[in-house]
Amino acid sequence: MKIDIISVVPELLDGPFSHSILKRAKEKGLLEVNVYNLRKFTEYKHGQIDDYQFGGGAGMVMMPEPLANAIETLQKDTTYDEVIYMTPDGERFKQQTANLLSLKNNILIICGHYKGIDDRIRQHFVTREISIGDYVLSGGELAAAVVTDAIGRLIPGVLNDETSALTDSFQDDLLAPPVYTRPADFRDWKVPEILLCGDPKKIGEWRHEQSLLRTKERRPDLLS
Ligand code: 6GU
Repeated sequence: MKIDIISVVPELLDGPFSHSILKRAKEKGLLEVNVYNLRKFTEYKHGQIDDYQFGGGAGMVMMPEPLANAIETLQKDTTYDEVIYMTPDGERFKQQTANLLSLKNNILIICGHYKGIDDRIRQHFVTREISIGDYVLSGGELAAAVVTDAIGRLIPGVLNDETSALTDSFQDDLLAPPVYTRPADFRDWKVPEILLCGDPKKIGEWRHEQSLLRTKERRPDLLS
């Protein structure tokens, strides 16, 4: 899978994909992430990419030409399955969306800044608008990193048995159960006995029960 990202602060995306699971995904050739600087696609002076909004009001808006130029330039080499705009007024990002996107071949992500992008770009190029939660970030980059991470780890072949996504929280609309490792007794705080019993069926039942309990307590909205 290839994920291309258009950003005005590409430096923000230098780190997130160079470690751990996403790093391995890239090394295995399963994931390619490219970050493009929007300012390279503007024909305005001084790399200008934003302007005052029509109708007045505080805050700049990202102009349509640099964005259209960037998108169309990238589209010459790649057919995108989705052109995603990261925006706080988008559809809330969920595991289900990550699952779906992890099966695509090519994704283009546009990171917004300031008051957002000219709406004509949303109408004519964007196929999906995503928000990662009900709060406002100063730009779409960190949100794009979140989405790329969530998708990237689900690409077939990226995770092994140890890191399997099947038992993640949310994968079945339940939170994950508590987990423990050695030592079985730490400061007289003991691991639940049942985890040491060696009976996979009993352990599976206990974990499911714990998942339900946790979900009831912390996220009752997931059960309804
Ligand atoms: Cl995708 N962008 C920004 N700027 N803020 C957000 C967001 C995205 N998702 C939640 N807050």
